[in-house]
Amino acid sequence: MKITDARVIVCSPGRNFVTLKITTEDGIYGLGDATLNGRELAVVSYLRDHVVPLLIGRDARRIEDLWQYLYKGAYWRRGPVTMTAIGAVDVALWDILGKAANMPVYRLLGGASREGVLVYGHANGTTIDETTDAVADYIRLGYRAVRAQSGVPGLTTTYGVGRGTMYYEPAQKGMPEEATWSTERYLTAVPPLFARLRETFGPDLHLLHDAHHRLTPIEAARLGKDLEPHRLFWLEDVVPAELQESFRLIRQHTTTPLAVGEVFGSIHDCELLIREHLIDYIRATVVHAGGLTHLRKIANLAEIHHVRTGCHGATDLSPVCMAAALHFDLSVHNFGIQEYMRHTDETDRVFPHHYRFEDGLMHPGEAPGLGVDIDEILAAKYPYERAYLPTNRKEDGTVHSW
Ligand code: EZ4
Ligand code: CO
Repeated sequence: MKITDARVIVCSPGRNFVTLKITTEDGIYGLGDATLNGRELAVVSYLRDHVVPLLIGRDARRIEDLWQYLYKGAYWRRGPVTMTAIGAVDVALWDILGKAANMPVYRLLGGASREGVLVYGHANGTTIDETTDAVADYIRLGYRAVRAQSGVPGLTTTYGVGRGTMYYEPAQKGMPEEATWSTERYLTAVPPLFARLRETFGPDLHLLHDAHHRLTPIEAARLGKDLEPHRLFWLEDVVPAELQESFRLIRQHTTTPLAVGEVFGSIHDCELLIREHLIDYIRATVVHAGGLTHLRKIANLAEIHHVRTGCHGATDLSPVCMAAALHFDLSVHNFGIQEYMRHTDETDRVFPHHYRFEDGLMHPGEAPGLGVDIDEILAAKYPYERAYLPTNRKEDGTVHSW
């Protein structure tokens, strides 16, 4: 089953997406998401200029071999651009294999390990009252797990507090926004939010929170301790995680479950975190961590160390990635939870899909392959628009992690 064509499709139905479409000699095609928020065109070039010429004429069924060829064959290893490009090829090949076998991808991955995939939505508001109302809206929609982010008094913008309560979209058209940050104000604001949410919604609702890489290890330890009475499902990305060893300190101080890894690209970014049981959930995802082939290896390592999966699933991960993530989540034994930020209707129309949400759970559907398509004629009506994620400075002007 030779690859005869591979094309990169860039579109912006509400936000930018990069999609790889690989076609084989018998006319079967597969899709892979290659979106890297704010750096989209670097992946486009990596694929078009360097990867596509290598794919033509190769057997689309040799998924593992092609993964190793692209990873080891580049000589230069890892990095978000490379791993996103390899991930797109890998997912498109799984899609093709599923269509050729007339099976949904989750069956190729070993079949369903559960009936549905637990997902969490994003509730946010500028005040505790508003955020509490937003959580109630998610419960009404059937969600069993909700991430809550609230405005921090004294700061004009806060990560996770969006324009509109049902969508959160941090990337903005034009030049990057500059946000202002104060760790002191943030650490004061968060515990009362979760005290209120527990008091209002009782013990059963799963509550999550994202610190978005902004604390030092000892600050993270304190936040984890302060949140212990409110029994979070997880506390996410407390510190920038390049220094894996820093989690030893945090772990010694708190029993709040820790999640990390949405910016990770490979098993080497989390190997120590997993091996030393320093985290509870690994957030690496299909698109940025080398596709299904590599993400399964991360999950398999995590399984033997009691770490569960919690894949990133923000709006910048296209419906192609969302479908791939749901096939992975349904099949992998040590699944924990899946993030699910609803895409806009514009995005959903460009990427018709079979996955569905019902009663707090999602299912990838039974269509062969991933069960997601791209309407190229519609996609062409939404050309790329330059957009960036925000940047961040402390109140005295020092650059900080966003
Ligand atoms: O900031 O996907 O948990 N979710 C997140 C997201 C990320 C964006 C970055 O592109 O942290 O909102
Ligand atoms: Co996050």
